[in-house]
Amino acid sequence: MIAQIVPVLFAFGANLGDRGETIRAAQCELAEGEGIGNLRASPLRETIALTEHGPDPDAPRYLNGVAIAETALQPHALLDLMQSIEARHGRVRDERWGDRTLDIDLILYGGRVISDERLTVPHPRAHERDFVLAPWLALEPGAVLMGHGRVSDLLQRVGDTTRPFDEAGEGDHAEG
Ligand code: PH2
Ligand code: MG
Ligand code: MG
Repeated sequence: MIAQIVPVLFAFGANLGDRGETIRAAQCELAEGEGIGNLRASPLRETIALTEHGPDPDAPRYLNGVAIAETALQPHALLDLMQSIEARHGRVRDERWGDRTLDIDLILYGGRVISDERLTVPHPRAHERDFVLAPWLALEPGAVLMGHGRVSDLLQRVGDTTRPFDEAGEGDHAEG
């Protein structure tokens, strides 16, 4: 059987360690993965940590970004690859709201709706997260999130608290 090529959207987040280096390395590893092609990554943005109690300005800030790609992998094989890359970058704890060296989430897998114990796609909270919407809008100004409408409208609705991040300036510090 010839594998289907499916467009996918990944989101990346890190708030511990060398955040920008880690996310860019993970994106390269994904791009080089078997069954993944044409990966294009957004600029990274610096964002306030969202916790179970809401935004926490005192928690280590995140860098967030997204990437689009095409894949011949089935969703769970893709998830296995994402999790192996997370593990390689020292992702250990899996507290839902905990600090992390690297988080890779699958936001969209083509037009598929997937809901099982390992995967929920489209990502159930992407439409209300500025740290997903803002970098996505920068990468694809006309993007539409299935079930929710235009990314530009969604970002306007939730409000954009994210800030640009200067990677070339090695600006990996919090003041600004
Ligand atoms: N990810 C979380 C929890 N909180 N906050 C920000 N700013 N960015 C994230 O990527 C993030 C978060 C759980 O995955
Ligand atoms: Mg996440
Ligand atoms: Mg995750």
